[in-house]
Amino acid sequence: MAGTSSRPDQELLEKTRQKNDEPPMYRVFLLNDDYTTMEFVIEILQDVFHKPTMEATQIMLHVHRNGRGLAGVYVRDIAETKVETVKTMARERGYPLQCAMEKA
Ligand code: TYC
Repeated sequence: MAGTSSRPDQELLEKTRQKNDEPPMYRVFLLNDDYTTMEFVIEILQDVFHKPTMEATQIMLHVHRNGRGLAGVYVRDIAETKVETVKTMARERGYPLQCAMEKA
């Protein structure tokens, strides 16, 4: 029945957004692994995603327990730069930390 699913509402919201010329947004996620230290992930969330220490710690623990977690939502160019910055910083320190983005 119309209006019982959330999907039509999502489509309507997307059309409204396009009409209003808002840019598409992208979610940036951190992924869990067994080798990156908790301290380094907190550092990334503070330095790259500008999270306060408490929130950075909560996000890190969420990723550790659930496999992935949201670091932030940005326009495409900014999201791409965040992903590359995380990967570069992680490789420089010898960690396999993965970061990914998807359309919001
Ligand atoms: N699982 C890691 C550990 O136990 C910590 C970790 C958390 C790694 C979040 C990656 O995105 C990550 N050291």
